[in-house]
Amino acid sequence: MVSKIFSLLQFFTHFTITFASTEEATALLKWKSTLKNQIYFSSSLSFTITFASTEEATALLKWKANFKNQNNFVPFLEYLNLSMNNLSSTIPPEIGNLTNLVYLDLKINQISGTIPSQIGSLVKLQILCTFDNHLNGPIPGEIGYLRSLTKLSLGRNFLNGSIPASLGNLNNFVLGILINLNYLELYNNQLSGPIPSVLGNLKNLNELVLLNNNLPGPILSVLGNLINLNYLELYNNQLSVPIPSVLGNLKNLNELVLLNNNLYGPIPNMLGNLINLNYLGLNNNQLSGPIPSVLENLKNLNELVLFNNNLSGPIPSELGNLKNLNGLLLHNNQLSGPLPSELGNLKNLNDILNHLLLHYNQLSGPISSELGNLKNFNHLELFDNQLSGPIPSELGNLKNLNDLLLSNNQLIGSIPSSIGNLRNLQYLFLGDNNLTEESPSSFNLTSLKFLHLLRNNLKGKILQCLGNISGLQYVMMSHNNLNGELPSSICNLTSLQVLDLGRNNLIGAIPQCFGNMSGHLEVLDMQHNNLSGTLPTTFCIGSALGSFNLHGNKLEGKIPRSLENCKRVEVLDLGDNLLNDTFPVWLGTLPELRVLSLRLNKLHGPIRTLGSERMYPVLRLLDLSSNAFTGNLPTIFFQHFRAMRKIYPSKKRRSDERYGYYYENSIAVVTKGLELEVVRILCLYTTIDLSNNKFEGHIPSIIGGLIALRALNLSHNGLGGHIPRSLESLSSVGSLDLSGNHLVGEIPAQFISLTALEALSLYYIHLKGCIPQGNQFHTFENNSYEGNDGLRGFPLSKGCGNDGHDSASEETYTGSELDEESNYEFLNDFWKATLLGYGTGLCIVLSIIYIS
Ligand SMILES: *[C@@H]1O[C@H](CO)[C@@H](O)[C@H](O)[C@H]1NC(C)=O
Ligand SMILES: *[C@@H]1O[C@H](CO)[C@@H](O)[C@H](O)[C@H]1NC(C)=O
Ligand SMILES: *[C@@H]1O[C@H](CO)[C@@H](O)[C@H](O)[C@H]1NC(C)=O
Ligand SMILES: *[C@@H]1O[C@H](CO)[C@@H](O)[C@H](O)[C@H]1NC(C)=O
Ligand SMILES: *[C@@H]1O[C@H](CO)[C@@H](O)[C@H](O)[C@H]1NC(C)=O
Ligand SMILES: *[C@@H]1O[C@H](CO)[C@@H](O)[C@H](O)[C@H]1NC(C)=O
Ligand SMILES: *[C@@H]1O[C@H](CO)[C@@H](O)[C@H](O)[C@H]1NC(C)=O
Ligand SMILES: *[C@@H]1O[C@H](CO)[C@@H](O)[C@H](O)[C@H]1NC(C)=O
Ligand SMILES: *[C@@H]1O[C@H](CO)[C@@H](O)[C@H](O)[C@H]1NC(C)=O
Ligand SMILES: *[C@@H]1O[C@H](CO)[C@@H](O)[C@H](O)[C@H]1NC(C)=O
Ligand SMILES: *[C@@H]1O[C@H](CO)[C@@H](O)[C@H](O)[C@H]1NC(C)=O
Ligand SMILES: CC(=O)N[C@H]1CO[C@H](CO)[C@@H](O)[C@@H]1O
Repeated sequence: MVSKIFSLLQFFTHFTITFASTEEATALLKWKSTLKNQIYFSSSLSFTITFASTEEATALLKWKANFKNQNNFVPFLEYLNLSMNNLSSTIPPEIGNLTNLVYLDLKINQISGTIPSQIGSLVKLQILCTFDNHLNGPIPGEIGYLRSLTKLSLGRNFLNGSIPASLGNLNNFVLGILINLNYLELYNNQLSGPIPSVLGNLKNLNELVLLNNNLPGPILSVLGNLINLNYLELYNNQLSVPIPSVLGNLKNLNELVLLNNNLYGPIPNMLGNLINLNYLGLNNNQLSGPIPSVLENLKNLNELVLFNNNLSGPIPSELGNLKNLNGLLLHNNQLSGPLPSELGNLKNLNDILNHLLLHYNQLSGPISSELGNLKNFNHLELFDNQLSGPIPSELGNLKNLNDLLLSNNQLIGSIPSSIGNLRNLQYLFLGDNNLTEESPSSFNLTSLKFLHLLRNNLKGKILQCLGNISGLQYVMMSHNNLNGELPSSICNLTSLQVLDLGRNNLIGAIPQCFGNMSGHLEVLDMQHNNLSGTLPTTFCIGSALGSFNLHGNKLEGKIPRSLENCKRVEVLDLGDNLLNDTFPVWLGTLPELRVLSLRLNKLHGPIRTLGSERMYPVLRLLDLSSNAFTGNLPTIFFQHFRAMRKIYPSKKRRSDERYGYYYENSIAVVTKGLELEVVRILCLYTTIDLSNNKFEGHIPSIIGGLIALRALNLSHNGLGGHIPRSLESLSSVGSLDLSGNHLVGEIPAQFISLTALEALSLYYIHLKGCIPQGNQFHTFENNSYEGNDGLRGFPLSKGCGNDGHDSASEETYTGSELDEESNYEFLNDFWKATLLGYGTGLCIVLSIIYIS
């Protein structure tokens, strides 16, 4: 074996080398033969041999070895560095034969398998590094024999099991010198089990990095003994204990990072002793109580990161003394009280504070104008608090501001015109306040991408200022008092994806060029304004439009055929306008159309459709009510509605975790003459409303196949004949309204199986016979049946022989089970509202994700 290596090396290197022992040679050779790629044997010493192996002809093997005894050419392998070689072998147990190794560096390879216990034989080892490989299994307890170890780095593997207590032995006297582990790094593994208390023996430890494991608590207070620690990183574990005060002993600590655990209880005042701390990261725990004002002692602190906890009380004004602070991240707590103006002091020395994140708290009082001093601010995020007063115009001094997020507070007054000069601003969120005044007359916000001004009382001509902001992607300004006409300069915004101007007082015609924007625009919502004229006819081929809502305007004329180009449209709501047209047959060809409302217009003539299989493939909500449609309800029309024949499981909505702002399609409900807007609701609501038209003929029994229907309203037409028995299959139907027709015959007895039914309206038709008894039929009152003189039975006074409560069936009534995460109360109202004629429902939710 020795001679084989010898000749190999000789052939390629012209060096003559013998190994001290066959074991050493075998160990090396055996391992080498498993290595698939080029490897480097390196050392701190200067001797390099390069050779290629015969088996893997192209692979290159570099070997730097340290020869203690160069005269004899005896390799006394002390330094083995195979790092960054893409090795995919395992570590052979023969590694234990290299008993002179001082360091073994295998980092950044693809080495798999377990760490062999034989590694415990390498008693001279000072550095063991297997960082970033695919090792699995436990950390061998034999590592505790490596008394010379100063650095143990096993991070980024798949090691599991618990941390061996034997690691606590890694402090020892060697030749009268205290050799002690000073670097212990086990992060990004799958270690579980408690942190052994003996780690408290490792008094010379500088870095303890155990993050990203599954370590449970407790963080033993013994860690307070590790007074030489510079870095203590235990984040991303499952530590569920209070933070021990003794951590305040670790005066040399530069970084204390305990984020993403289940730590609870207060932040100990003792942490104020950690005067060398640069970074304190305690976010994503369940810490409670106040932020200790003694943290002002941490004069070297760059980042104070306490977000996502349950901290309460005020923000200590003393934090204004942290002159080296770069970021203060306290968001998503229960902090209250004012925003300390002292934070404005943070400019005085280094002027480096560049992010202040205090959103999702309960801060109140004004935004101090002193914040305008912090010239390097990039991120100022104060949304979701109770801040009041005006937006200080001094914020216009923050020339480097990237995002200014002040939405959902109680701010009043105008948007200061100085804000219009923030040329680096990309995100301006001022929505959900009470900003009332005129908006600035010019917006020089040349970098702006996202403008969120929803739900204020803004007046004025802000829209006229947007035409030059070529990067604008989202304009969300619904629920304001914007007036004037839609400027055609908006059409120059070729990056625009969402234009939400609903519920304002916009007047005039929609510029034709708006149709051309459909190439990039995904949401165009101008519902509930006072727009007049005709719809644009220029919707282009390749339209990106997903949601198009012009509900509640005064638009007239025809429904433009160019809408046929909007192949991605999911929601089309043209309800409550003055459109005068026949039924747009071609809308059925839109492959993504889920919601179609044309209610309350002047549409007329019969409903027609095409024989094609591909009509209305995903339609879930159809509202044609309050028009002047005539003729029969064609069976073939209902045959198309495939999506209504299947009950879909509920889906979780996407929502933006960081900001919680998204464009949501909204649903308008008219109940008792009061129009409510309800958002965040009913993604999968399936309804048909054909009420208040002039339909005649029979109710097609095919409707009974649309089993996903939640509401069916055919009221106030001229429909005759019997109620089809097939309707008993509508097991999800909560609201059924057939009133105001000319129906005859009886209520099908099978209707008692409609257990989801909460609202039934059959008044003023011409039914007779007995009202079915049992289940939810007990809950309907007289007025469900009013005007049907021939009906008998509970709740009517005319008896039907065996009426009254049937207690047996009442017991079996379990009520309706709804699969959606939704507002049940609303559902109730909704069903009631459908009896009175409701608005339209929309069911897609488009999240707008902020990516910083
Ligand atoms: C091993 O070699 C790599 C690359 O040459 C080097 O970065 C690393 O510091 C070496 N390891 C040790 C323990 O010296
Ligand atoms: C690492 O080795 C794998 C096969 O083991 C190979 O697919 C990959 O390309 C190699 N990567 C590099 C950077 O050489
Ligand atoms: C460690 O992982 C291995 C697979 O890699 C598994 O067989 C073993 O059960 C795991 N042990 C523990 C303690 O999780
Ligand atoms: C948060 O703290 C408040 C008191 O400040 C307490 O009532 C509440 O239960 C805490 N919540 C959690 C999740 O710990
Ligand atoms: C908005 O401000 C006006 C006065 O400017 C006030 O009358 C109104 O109550 C405020 N609305 C809210 C919701 O705070
Ligand atoms: C916008 O910039 C122009 C010059 O580029 C300037 O004249 C105007 O005053 C600025 N508008 C505001 C509101 O500052
Ligand atoms: C847009 O920019 C041009 C020139 O840059 C300027 O003349 C015009 O007033 C600007 N329009 C608005 C609305 O700011
Ligand atoms: C759109 O931009 C062009 C130049 O890019 C300009 O000439 C035109 O006036 C702008 N249109 C509107 C309506 O502002
Ligand atoms: C809009 O598109 C139509 C064709 O679809 C084109 O004729 C017209 O010039 C476009 N208008 C604008 C303002 O781009
Ligand atoms: C709508 O606009 C018309 C003029 O186009 C105006 O007479 C009417 O008062 C406006 N209605 C509302 C509610 O603003
Ligand atoms: C619809 O338009 C036609 C002309 O195209 C007109 O005769 C009719 O009166 C209009 N209907 C309504 C209800 O306005
Ligand atoms: C001399 C010596 O320690 N040899 C060992 C080399 O490694 C193998 C595998 O662990 C052992 O079996 C030998 O005893």
